[in-house]
Amino acid sequence: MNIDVVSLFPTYLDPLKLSLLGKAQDVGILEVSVHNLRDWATDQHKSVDDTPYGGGPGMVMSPVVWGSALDSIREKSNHNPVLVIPTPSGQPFDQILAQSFSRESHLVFACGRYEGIDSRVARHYGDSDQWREVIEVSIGDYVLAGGEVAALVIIEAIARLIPGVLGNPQSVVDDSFSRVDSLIEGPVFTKPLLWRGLEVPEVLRSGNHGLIDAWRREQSRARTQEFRPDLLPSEADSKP
Ligand code: JD8
Repeated sequence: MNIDVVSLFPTYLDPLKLSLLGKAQDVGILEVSVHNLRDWATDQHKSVDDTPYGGGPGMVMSPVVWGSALDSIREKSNHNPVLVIPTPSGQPFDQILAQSFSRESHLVFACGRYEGIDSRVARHYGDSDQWREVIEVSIGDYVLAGGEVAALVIIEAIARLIPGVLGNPQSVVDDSFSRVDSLIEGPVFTKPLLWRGLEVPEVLRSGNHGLIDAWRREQSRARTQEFRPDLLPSEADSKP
């Protein structure tokens, strides 16, 4: 898979060189290129933003500069890439979207800053046939200062789904949110048996795998009930 990331702060994306993602690039499963948006600024001051029409605080990123950057990346691609634009007003990013992105051959991330990217950029490329898809996504209901951290989150979630990137494929199918019942995971334990007065639950040492599975299901259900009741099947679903 090919990934291009465009940002004003390319070093923000340095973590992509580490661990899982670094190894995937070493073995050629993944190729990540990070670009500095400022390379496409053309005026004396290399500016990439301007004041917002209609007034208001802050600055808006220029569609002219973004247009040059995205056109040049698009022209160099042999594929029909998907353009991903992180924004707090985007479609919620979830495991289903991660799975669908993980099957693409080329993704381009446009990371905004300030008050965001002039809205015509998403509109223009969405209306064009240059991209397989243009999608504005949000990683959650909190406010970040820019799209870089969102791109990191999305790329990590995608990369571990690419065959060969993760050591153990079973841990992919076992994940919370990809399991059919989609409950959150229960607690996990390792040695030692007793740590600072806390013991590993007896059932996990029983060797009775029927009992262990039932206990884990109940732990998942209880934690989901407490923290994510929205994920539990509704009352209506369980009635005849
Ligand atoms: C991209 C600029 C900051 C956006 C004023 C301060 C995603 N879940 C998420 N939260 N925040 C973002 C996000 C924030 C961004 C940009 C993504 C570009 N900002 C702005 C508009 C209002 N602030 C995000 N994905």
